[in-house]
Amino acid sequence: MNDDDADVDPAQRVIRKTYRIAKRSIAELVRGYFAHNASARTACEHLMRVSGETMENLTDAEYVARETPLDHLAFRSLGTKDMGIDGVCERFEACGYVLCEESEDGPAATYRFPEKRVRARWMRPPETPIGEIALPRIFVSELVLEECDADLRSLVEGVLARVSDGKVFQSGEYADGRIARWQLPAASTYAKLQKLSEYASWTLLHGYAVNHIAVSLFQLRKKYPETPIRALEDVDKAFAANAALARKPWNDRGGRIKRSPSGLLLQSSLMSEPHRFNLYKQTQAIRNRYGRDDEEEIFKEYKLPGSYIEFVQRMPRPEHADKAFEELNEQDLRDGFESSNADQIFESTSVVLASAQRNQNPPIS
Ligand code: OOG
Ligand code: NI
Repeated sequence: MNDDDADVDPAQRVIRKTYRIAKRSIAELVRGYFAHNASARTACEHLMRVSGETMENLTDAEYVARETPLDHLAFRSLGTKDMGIDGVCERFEACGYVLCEESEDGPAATYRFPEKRVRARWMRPPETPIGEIALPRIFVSELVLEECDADLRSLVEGVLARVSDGKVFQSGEYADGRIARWQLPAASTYAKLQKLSEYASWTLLHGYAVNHIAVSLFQLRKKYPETPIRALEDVDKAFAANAALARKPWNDRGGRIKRSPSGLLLQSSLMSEPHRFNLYKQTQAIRNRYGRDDEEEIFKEYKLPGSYIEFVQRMPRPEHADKAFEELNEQDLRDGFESSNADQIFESTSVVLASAQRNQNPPIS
């Protein structure tokens, strides 16, 4: 028990303990994500700086990973054996997260993306202790293998056949930014996969690495009441004024700001950062040191879509519309996700969209 627990009632003490464990675990994931997504860290620092955070805190990577106000973290997976949504959720159940179930008047529990052959679920974070900011939700999607065409399915299953032992998540694996239980696909397999499913090709490269973090504008304002960042348009303006961020391409699919039909959930995202991968290209005949012919494997480095960053603005539900900002809590806001927004946000890792936006050819063809 910490000193700061001494004056709280037992129920709050349990809430605080669960919160602290979950917060530490999320911060570890965000730290790993930042290590491979430098511009996402720059974006978070910039939003916190213009909101009034001190430079001293912002130069501390641990602080930024722990204190950036987040709406959600997202993961992708492959719907087979224990590798899909259930496998990912197990890891978060262990720290107090709860899978959202279907209810009459609540937000949807499952989201479907039939064209992508993908479905998604989400988890609610453990309760927020008094005086703290809410923890992020977890958004988890999976490729629905039984809905995939035979050619895509056999490519995915071919890569998954080379699974190494171990659990979906293993500690320390974020070190190399890639958390897959299988060997990386060969360049030719990746090229075929990428044409059939951008979702499958991303997931087979990155495994269970954080796909994106989403900054919560509501929690940002709770933490820094004086922040000028109140709407998604303010994020655009803040980035446009920063040399490092002004050049970052936004996901413009269907317009920069994605709005749910009710207008209460607004989302925007930057296109993913390129991530370097060495993929097996071909073998080459070489003369070995015994003077005999041998085969050498040639790997080539490719810059392929990595992770990205999203920004979320949730409005109060109609019954809380008249409340002043100071009285509002996360529970008063539009909850969950929105399929039509999500469908376009997924495209933040799309090679096709990135090349269309840049007017260039895809990196592997
Ligand atoms: C998830 C895209 C959807 C949201 O907030 O609706 C999403 C992904 O790219 O894996 O993040
Ligand atoms: Ni998201």
